[in-house]
Amino acid sequence: MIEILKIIVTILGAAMISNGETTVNQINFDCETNGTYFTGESVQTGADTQYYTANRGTLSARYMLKGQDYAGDSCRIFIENNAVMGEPFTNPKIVTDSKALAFLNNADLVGKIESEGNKLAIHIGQRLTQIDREAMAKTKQHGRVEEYKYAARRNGRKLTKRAMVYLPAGYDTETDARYNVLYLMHGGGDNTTCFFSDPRSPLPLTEVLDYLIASGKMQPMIVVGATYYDDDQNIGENKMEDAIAVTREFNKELRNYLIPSLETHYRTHFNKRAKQAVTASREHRAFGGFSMGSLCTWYQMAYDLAAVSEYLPLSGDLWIYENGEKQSSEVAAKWLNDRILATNLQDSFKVFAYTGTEDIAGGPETNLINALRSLDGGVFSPRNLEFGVKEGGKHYYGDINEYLYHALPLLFK
Ligand code: FER
Repeated sequence: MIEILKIIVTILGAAMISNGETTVNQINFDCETNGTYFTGESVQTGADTQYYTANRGTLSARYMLKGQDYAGDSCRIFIENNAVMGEPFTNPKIVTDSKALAFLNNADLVGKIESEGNKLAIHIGQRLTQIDREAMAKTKQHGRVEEYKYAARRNGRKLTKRAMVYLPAGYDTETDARYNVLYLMHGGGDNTTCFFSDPRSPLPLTEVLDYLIASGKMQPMIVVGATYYDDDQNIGENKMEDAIAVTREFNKELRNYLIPSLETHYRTHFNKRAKQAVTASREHRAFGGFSMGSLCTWYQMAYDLAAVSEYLPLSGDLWIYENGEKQSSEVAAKWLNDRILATNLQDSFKVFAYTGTEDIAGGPETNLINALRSLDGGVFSPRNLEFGVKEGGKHYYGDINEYLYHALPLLFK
């Protein structure tokens, strides 16, 4: 879920009654929350009504909080949280008078209850968009993927590099149209085709893109499978070590070689005669990646925020080293935040970050996001950062492409 509220509940008392068939347990509680989206406490004592019969138990908690939303406005949030006992998730409904949180009034919400010491933690958030496979299978307009070669230079060496390029349906016929560009970076040891047609993925990105574009859920855009390797079909010896260095450096290749070449070859918003042509077209460019590609995405944000306006770090955190030692997520977060503060772009970028609970990067990326959100003078807020964690999501392209299914409609708004 994309967690919006984590509410800490203190039980005040319980009253029980039974008629032999039905038992009712009515629990009174107070609550408080101190989070990124909203900070506040209960207006008055809330009640959770639990019904038990021989083979079924349900609960319905109703309560109201008062406090402040992330825009700084005073507001109230009423919550009705319904659940069937034994099921892992609850069905919350929210009514709020907050403008900033108005999206919660109509959102597809999901909840989870956990005990935290002698208290309860109620997590409430938005569901990641559910995949509609039936509708996807009926898609009639298909884009195509082609190889694109470009010249680059690294450390004085001349390279001929490869990228795979998805061109949306209509690209060849609507010859006046110009397209936004999303660059996607693969994981360590992977290659430029992984997002589109990885044999490990039951959800090829080509099908996701075809469907989302044909149904009008996302804008038609050019999607580029790029690589930080010299030659992703013949990766060198020390794969992971190489990957750390080349993910850090890739931003230079993007600005100096890949964008000027690819974005003049295809119809994009890049105008090579414009002053600062790469920066001038940043609103039309997004960058994302999986795992080491997510690391590359965080580095892109840190080293060249001016080239790209929207970022999709998928299952990978930010690795910062000092004297060869990997630093904590707090240090990494502060380093990134300081670099962003040093630009004049702290109000003009967006991050859509996702991972899974069964993903090796799930813990590390969650820690990084929490650290970014907790910084004094931090630039990250619900205005520019969405973070979702899929229950059961694993470290592979199937789940990653589900995150893209959710996120692609949010790009370039
Ligand atoms: C992470 C966990 C794992 C991460 C990357 C990995 C950049 C990569 C693992 C691999 O390629 O084997 O948090 O962040």
